[in-house]
Formats: sequence, structure tokens, C-alpha cells
Amino acid sequence: MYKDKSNNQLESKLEDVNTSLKHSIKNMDSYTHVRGESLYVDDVNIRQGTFHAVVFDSPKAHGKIKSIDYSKAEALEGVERIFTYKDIPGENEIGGIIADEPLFAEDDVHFWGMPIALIVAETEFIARQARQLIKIDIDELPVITTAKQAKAKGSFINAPRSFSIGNTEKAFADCEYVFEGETFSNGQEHLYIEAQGAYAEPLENGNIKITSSTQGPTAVQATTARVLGVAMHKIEIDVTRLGGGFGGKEDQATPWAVMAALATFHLNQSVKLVLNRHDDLRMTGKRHPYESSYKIGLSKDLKILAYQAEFLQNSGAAADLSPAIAERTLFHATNSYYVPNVTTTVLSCKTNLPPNTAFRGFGGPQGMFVIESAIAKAAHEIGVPSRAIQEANLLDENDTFSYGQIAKQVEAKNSWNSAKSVYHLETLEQEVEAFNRVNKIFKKGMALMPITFGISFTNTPMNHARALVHIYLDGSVGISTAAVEMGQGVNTKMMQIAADVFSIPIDKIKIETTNTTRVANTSPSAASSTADLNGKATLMACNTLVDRLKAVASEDLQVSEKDIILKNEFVYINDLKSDLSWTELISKAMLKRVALTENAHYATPEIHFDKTIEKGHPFAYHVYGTAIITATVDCIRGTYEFDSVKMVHDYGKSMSEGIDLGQVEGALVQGIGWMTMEEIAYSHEGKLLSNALSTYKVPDIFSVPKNVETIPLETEGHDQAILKSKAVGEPPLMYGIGAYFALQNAIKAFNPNYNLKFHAPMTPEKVLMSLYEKQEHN
Ligand code: LUZ
Ligand code: MOS
Repeated sequence: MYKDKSNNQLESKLEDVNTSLKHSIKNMDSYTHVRGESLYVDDVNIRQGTFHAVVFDSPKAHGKIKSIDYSKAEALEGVERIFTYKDIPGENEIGGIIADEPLFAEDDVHFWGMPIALIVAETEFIARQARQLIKIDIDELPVITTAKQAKAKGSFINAPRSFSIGNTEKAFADCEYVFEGETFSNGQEHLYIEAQGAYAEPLENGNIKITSSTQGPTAVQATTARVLGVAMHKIEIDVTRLGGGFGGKEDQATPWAVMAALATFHLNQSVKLVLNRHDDLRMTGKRHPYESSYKIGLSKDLKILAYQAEFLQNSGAAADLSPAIAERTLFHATNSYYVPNVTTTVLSCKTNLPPNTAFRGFGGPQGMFVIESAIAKAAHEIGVPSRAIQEANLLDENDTFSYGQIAKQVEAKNSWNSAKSVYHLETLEQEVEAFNRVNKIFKKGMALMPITFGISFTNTPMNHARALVHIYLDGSVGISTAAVEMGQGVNTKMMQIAADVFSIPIDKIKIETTNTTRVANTSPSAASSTADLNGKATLMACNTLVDRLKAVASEDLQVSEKDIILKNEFVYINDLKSDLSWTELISKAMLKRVALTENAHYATPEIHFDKTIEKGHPFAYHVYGTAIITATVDCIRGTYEFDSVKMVHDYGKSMSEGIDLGQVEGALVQGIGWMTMEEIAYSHEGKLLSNALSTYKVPDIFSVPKNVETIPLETEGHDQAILKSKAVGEPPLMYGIGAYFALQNAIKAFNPNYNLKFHAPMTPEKVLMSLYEKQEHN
């Protein structure tokens, strides 16, 4: 199914890498994955007597709780206890950015699925039975499900944010063309394979250990301490790995862990809470739907002179990470284009949906969809292909983003031009045109999608990490960092770094679980920055240890430290191999009482941002790339296939091509899913209708484009990227935006009366309606 051009390049690249470890390494987790041995929360060995918990949640989206009758549920045999907000010894508050979210509802409910109580029983089955016996009476209040409704009612999470550069009003007056329009992009369900869950166990002296499926162990620890009213040191969080996160476990893994801990706190017994799929879909937030409006102004030669946009973010019933996500929408509102006059505003609209949350791209994709829509609209009206406008406005070296950062090491044009030439864009276009000339029932459409994505947490203080590296006395190595392995291969990258610096084989290195007692006060594994931040810390710790070991070797071999190299498990004096092996060197260091443990702290240099003026240098660097997407639409059925996605992606100097390619392909398909098939639906009453995989279509292997090609853009990388290997987690998701426009172009080829709409996802139903719509006059 996949044709992978990068393999050839990979092989030739391998030759000039001095260590065979780099590039060729497989994801180390794949071995236990394929054997079914990888451990998740549900696999934890539970203590005898462990209780199982199920969450009782609101059956209405908005209202006052008149009464709840737990008596029948409590009386059920095997039910231990039911916990509500009244059982919280500390604060009933889990909001991270804004304190607006209770763990359990008190007097009112704000969304369908809002947790009200925790039922703890001998088995999960009993707890579920008990849940059905709870009677609740709610006085219903008006429900808001869309951002526009919220705006009309003045229902907001916080104050709006605006970025601005140049003078937009004045620039519009000078434009040859000005177009306005509206767009919508829907939410997206994370659909991590492992649902949310946690296992809490009591230790001595009221201490509690929680095994959590979280991207943010420190958030879980801090929030548990806050809710229980205890100090953070009493709470230990341990994470082996996640079965996927995609942002859905950056903030929203927390409540389940806190609930389990609350029950453990009261019962002094282990408690396991793992959501089933239905509960998870109903109770957790998703990618934010956005309703946006834009105004774009162009010169005669297609330069975008002015761009204005208002983004209405459907934040849901509480802030969660919405303010940070809103901010990233503004950062990425102009995607890969240089626009001299920009005014963008985002409003976080408070609705009665589950609090929407982080999702791969974190508001960036939503912002990028709007400018791509504006360009498609302008191109259609002017009568040029979108790519003419895209190409005329690509970022250049030293261009200024609307937030004041000067673009450096820009690869926007490089990736665009490379994609055009290596994939023979003109031939591809001719093929599409030729196909459309002779086919009536099937039509093809093509789109180019350039991406530019900023790497760093936009909140500067979050950009730090630590690594704790032990060399054991037999020469084996154990590494703890804040990195959470969630399938992205970060543990493998950490191993590569240590193996590279120590020059020892991978099997001498173990990546420990992510644990708050070993690495404290961490940022979540998020923002595509996990390998950069934790990798840099690991690199620093390993380098310090090597310096120490060189001193030992120097004394032992009576040569200068600067002539000593650690290579292939031996000490080399310049190019000459000595008799001193890695293991002997470690023994000697032990005898000399040299510390074989190191803890390093890395904080991204140079970045800063001043919110009072909305200007600064928030990103360590940017990742670039271009995709060419081709689709074929069945114009009788409205169904479609993606023939090919051809990408040129800026990996910098990839330290692990297999893992990085996996990220690109996975992100692409997730992006295509968001743009073309995944349709979240709530009723007007705020009930999730797409509440199962029978009503919510995610891409499967059959919806993967028939041909996916990725060519690494040969770039210098960046010093702030780990080993110059650029962050890869989120950026390629945005190639999927091109899928929307490829379909739109196919529809245009079939129906000249089609009135361009920007309402994602472009599902087969919408395609069908568009194929046969008559001209609307508006
Ligand atoms: N999480 C976060 C993120 O807290 N801040 C960010 O800037 C971010 N960006 C992408 C994904 N998650
Ligand atoms: Mo994220 S959207 O948890 O990087």
C-alpha cells in the first residue's frame, strides 16, 4: 500500500553516519507490542481486595440538580461506597489554567457526561449495575452547543485575544481584491486505543501511588494533592506507556486518577478506574470545533496584503486548555505565508459541551484551515488555481510573523519547490485534467498544502525538562525523564541518545517508567517537544557522566583527558583502542568513588513572549513541509478515495527515520480523518450522538491514501532540535487539510454551479449534496 521513497535515501544516508545506531533503529516498543507484552494501566497487577470504580455522570447538558437518590445503588450487594463532592477533603477543583472546573458536580451540571459521583464496588460489573439504580432529577436550563450561540449570549471562558501587525484597515483599502467568508471545522475524537484510566494504591502514612494513563504526570500529581488537600510529596504518579494520547491525555487524564485516589484515600484500599469506550466518548472533550470568519485582501499580483480573522472556539463547559489552544490558533493563523498586515482575534466560547481539549496541532490546524479556505475562495473568485496564491506568498527568510518572531532557516519555499519538482507537479496536474476530460462519473481533484508549525510550548515557562541517568556498577544504564511514551517512539530516541554518547549497545540501556519521584515538576509530553526537551536533558546528563569517566580513564591510562574517546564499549586513545573496556571503566570509577548518577536540567534558550503586547519569540524553531494530495470522487455516490499524498517534509537531520516516518504517516491520516470523515454530532440538547464507532467514522486502513510518499527535505536541522532532528509529532497532521481542498476541486470539476463552502469535515454526504447543488445566489 505504501510506496516509501525515503528508504533509498535512508540507506544512502546511513553510510555517512558514524554510528550504526542512528537512523536504522526500530521503535524499541514494537517488540513488546507485537508480543502483546506491553503494559498499560489495565495490565497493572492489582492488589488483593482492589475495588473497581465507575463514574456516574450527568444525563443532561445543563441544569440545576434538584435531587439525587443513591439509596438503591448503595444497597446493591458488592457496592462499597459512592463518593461525591461532599467527600472531597481539599478543593473540588481541577481547572489547570482557570479554576472553573469541579471534579464532581455540586448543585448544577454544565455538560452531558459531567461527573457527579464515583461508584466503588467489588467488581466493575456491580458498579455499572449500581449506576443504573441512581435516580437524578434535574431542572433543565437552556443549552448552548455552538460557539456562535455562546457569542450571541456573551458566554465566554475568558477575555478575547488578538494579534496584530501592520495596519490591516489601511491595507484593505489598497487591495485589488478583497474577499470575506465564513468557515467551520468540527471537533475530533482522540480515539486513543487505550481509554482513560488510573489505578490508585495506598502506600504507608497516607501516601498514594497512582498508575495513570496520562501525558502529564505532574498535572495528575498536583491536582490530586489539591483535591485531597495533601502535599504533593504524598502523591506518586507512575506511567509506563500510553496506548495513544494525541492530546486527549494532556489534561483530561487527570480527573479519573484523582477520583481513584479519592476513593483510595477514604478506603485505604487500591481502586481501579478504567473508562469503557462509551463512557470515555461521552465524558471527555475533543478537538475544538471552530466557527470563523475571514477577510482577505490581495494585490493584483496575488500578494496577500491583508488578512483579518475572527475565530470562535467552542471551548465547552470549562476552560481546560482552551486559552492555550486559542493562542496557538493565532500563532498559526497565517500558516506558511508572509502577510504584512494581520489582525486576528480568538474568542473562547463557553458552551454546554464537555470541555474541549488538546488535540494534535492544538488549535493550529483550526487556524490554518481558515486561511487555506480564504485562499481557495480568493482563487476561485479571481479565476486562478489556489496554488498560484499559495506560491506567491510563501514565507521567506527574515519575514516577520504577526507575533513578532523573525522567521529563520525558513524552508517554506524549499519544501514547496522540492515537492513541485521531485513529484513532477505539472505531470500530475496534466493527469488530473486528462482524467477529468474523459471521465464523467469520476472526477479528480488536487491540492497543495504547505505547513509551518512552531515548536515549543507557547507558554514559555513550560519549556524545560530533566533527565536522571544512572550507570549501574555492571555498566548498564537506567534513564528517567519526563517523557511519556505514547506510541510516538520517544523512549527509543532517548535510548539512541545515551547509546550514542556512551557508545554502548542499546541493550545496555533501559528507559524507566515516567515517575514523579524520579523526575519532578514536569511539563506534559506535548507540543511536539518531548524528544527535544527530554532528549536535551538526557544528552546533558550523559555528557557530564562521560566527562567524569574520561577523567577516570585518563588517570588510569596516564594519558591526557582530551585524547580519550569512548567508542564501541572501549576506551580509545585518539584512534587507538586501549584494553580498558566500558565495564572495567565503570568498575574503576566505582573504586574511585566517582558519582555514576547525573541529573540534568534543560530549559530552551532564547524563547520569550510578552502577552501585554502579544509579541516575542515563542518558538525555538519552525517545521516546514509541503504535501500534494490527489483525490478521486465518485460523482454518483459522493464517495471518494485519496489516490496519493506526496510530501516533502522537513525533518531537519532525522535521528530516527523509521519513527519519524511513522509520525508523518499517522499524523497525515489523522488529519485527513478530521477534514473528511470524522463527524462529531451533538443533539440540540447537548447529547453526544456520535457516541460509538458505528456512528463516528475514523479512517481505517482502507481510507489511507493508496499511495503515500514522504521525502525528507535535506535541511540543516536546528540547534534547539535534539541532535538537529526536528520535532515531528504534530506538524504533519496539517497536510491533511489539503484533503479538503482536493475534494473541493474534484467537486468543482463536476459541478460548475457548486458554491464553495468551507465546512469540515467534507463527508460523503456533503460531497454528494455539493455535486448536485444548483447555484445559490448569496
Ligand atoms: N500543550 C500546551 C500543547 O500546553 N502548550 C502548547 O503550546 C501545546 N502545543 C501543542 C500541543 N500541546
Ligand atoms: Mo498535545 S495536542 O498534547 O501535544
